Amino acid sequence: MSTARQSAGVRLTDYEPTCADFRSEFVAGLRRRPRRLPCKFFYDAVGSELFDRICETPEYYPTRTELRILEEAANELAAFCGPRCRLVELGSGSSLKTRRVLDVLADPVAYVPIDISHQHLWTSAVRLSHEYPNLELLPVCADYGQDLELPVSIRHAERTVVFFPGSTIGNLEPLEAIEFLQRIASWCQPGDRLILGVDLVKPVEILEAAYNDASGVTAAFNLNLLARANCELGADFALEHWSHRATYNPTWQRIEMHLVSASRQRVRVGEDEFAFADGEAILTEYSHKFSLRGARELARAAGWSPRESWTDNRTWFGVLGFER
Ligand code: AVI
Repeated sequence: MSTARQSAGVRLTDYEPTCADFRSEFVAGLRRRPRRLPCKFFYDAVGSELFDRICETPEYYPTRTELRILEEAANELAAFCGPRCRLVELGSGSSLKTRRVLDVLADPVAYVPIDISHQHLWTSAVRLSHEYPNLELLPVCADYGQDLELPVSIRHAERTVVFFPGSTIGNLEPLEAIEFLQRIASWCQPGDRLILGVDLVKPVEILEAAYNDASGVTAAFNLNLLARANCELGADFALEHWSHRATYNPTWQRIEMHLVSASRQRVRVGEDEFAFADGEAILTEYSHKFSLRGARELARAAGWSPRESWTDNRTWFGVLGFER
């Protein structure tokens, strides 16, 4: 069930996961072997801020590379989207990249940012409503992996354009990614568009540096998952007994991010207790890397026809345009 929150020009639909959802998925993840926690829970208010800071680290190239591609392809993107569209963005965060798209669109009807972090979403939407007073803002707070209904705009939209930047698709495993792109296709009509950002395969040193920044922001982002469990689930993780690890797996073409226990220890999560061996790792995130061809095939398998692609001069990141 959704609820609504409203302020001048902004109507938020709320499917925010509850604390009970967090608890049950967290505990189930710790009971699995090997242990694995869902990366969507990184994004509480603190985690969302930390993610914004990751994007500014010198090592994390995806954000600035994608922004540059969007800037350089602005006119082609506008033509690809067409006039009077409804722009839906998945994992909108601070909507930083959206401005590059909104600024070039012809008379966009509505912007529907979808994000799991309620406060971050609300603050960004209110800020955008001042910057784009003629645009209807319809934020949706949700885990977009779950079923949800998209809000309908007051003005008629000629077309829906789904914007899924940042290579967040890479946080899913390939079969999950196809199912997810199928679900997005089911929100759309023939002729609607998908703009998908994908991080491309590149030398391992560059990839591993991006997930092990020297200033330790990615480590703090990873560890914040345990801090969040302490705060919201009554867990007692001693953060100094855990460390961050991110390595590239060339077989699966993905960064694998873990939290590693620095000693033999027992941890309580509310009523439950878990024993960890010294060196035991909890998987917290996969970040798959793609070839342009592989990304096209993935989306094609989900019912999207490849139409456009844009990349940077080092071919480090790709922005692909598809039609439903
Ligand atoms: C959101 N997602 C695409 C980021 C990534 O690169 O996989 C999350 C991230 N994790 C560590 N750094 C960034």
